[in-house]
Amino acid sequence: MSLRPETRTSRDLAARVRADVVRMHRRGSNVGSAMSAADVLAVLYAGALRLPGTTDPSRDRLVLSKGHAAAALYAALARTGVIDPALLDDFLADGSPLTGHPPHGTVPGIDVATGSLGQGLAIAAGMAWAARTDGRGARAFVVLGDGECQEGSVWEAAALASRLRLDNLVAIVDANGLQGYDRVADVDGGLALAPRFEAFGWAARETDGHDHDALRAVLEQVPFAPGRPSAIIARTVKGRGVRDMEDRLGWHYFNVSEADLPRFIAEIDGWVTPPARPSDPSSGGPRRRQRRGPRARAGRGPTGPLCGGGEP
Ligand SMILES: Cc1ncc(C[n+]2csc(CCOP(=O)(O)OP(=O)(O)O)c2C)c(N)n1
Ligand SMILES: [Mg+2]
Repeated sequence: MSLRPETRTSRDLAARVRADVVRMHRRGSNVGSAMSAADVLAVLYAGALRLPGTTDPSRDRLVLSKGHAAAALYAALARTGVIDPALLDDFLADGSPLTGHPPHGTVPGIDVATGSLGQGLAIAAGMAWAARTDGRGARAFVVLGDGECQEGSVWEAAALASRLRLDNLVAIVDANGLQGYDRVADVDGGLALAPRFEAFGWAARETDGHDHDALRAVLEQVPFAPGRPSAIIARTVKGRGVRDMEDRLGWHYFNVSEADLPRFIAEIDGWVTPPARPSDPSSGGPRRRQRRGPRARAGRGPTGPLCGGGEP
């Protein structure tokens, strides 16, 4: 794997990924989910993962359990030289290998098909177990959604991973506080994720999921405790990178209109360090706004039609 010249740093890579993601979502939904995970994936693919995109048996594995953010994964693979960037233009087109959820066997660098939420942690646990058995030193990373963590299968897998003492397993939760139809806290009652993982025998840390230095620092510390799987709760903002999308429930579903595209791309291209929004109560970093009203708001929609592809 080599970073392409335009992506010398993880920040460059994240900006490329976001621009690709926005372009790709002229078709299909889930743009906010992909933008949310862009920094986590950029830090992983810009150096934290060992030998990603290769077929080396000792490579670290990456499972995108929140498979609906596939566009961000495809963009990361394209901008790190694993797949042809031209493929991104055909995202979701008939016959394209870049389907709405990561496929198995047709796209280099993707080890497992995902998209049915709640399955990725168990798969990654199996990979970690296999890696330990074959003694090659590979680690398994899995990126989950915070809404996804309501799936009981996540906690079955968490218990098993702890029982097997899989300290080569790392779960990263993209904790953006939104799921498909509401705020996560309004659905799960606001149970904190880090203590939940700890209760299942994991070692857990929280970090800002858009701060590359913080992400790198925490990733360098895995495993956090010998004999325990590691959980990283990455606090993120859904739609991060385009203010109209940030923390807006509707952008789980909207696609990007041709009319909005240039403005969105310009905003992403202008980014060096994500600025705090004036309305943020703290200027210390990205944080979602407080919930307003009885339900999470859908937010300002696109100027074009609602999503025409993908799925909820
Ligand atoms: C088993 C299953 N149920 C429902 C869905 C439909 N679905 C796709 S994304 C989504 C919301 C996921 O929210 P979260 O895990 O918080 O991810 P985010 O989009 O916020 O990153 C749902 C319910 C699915 N893909 N799989
Ligand atoms: Mg979420």
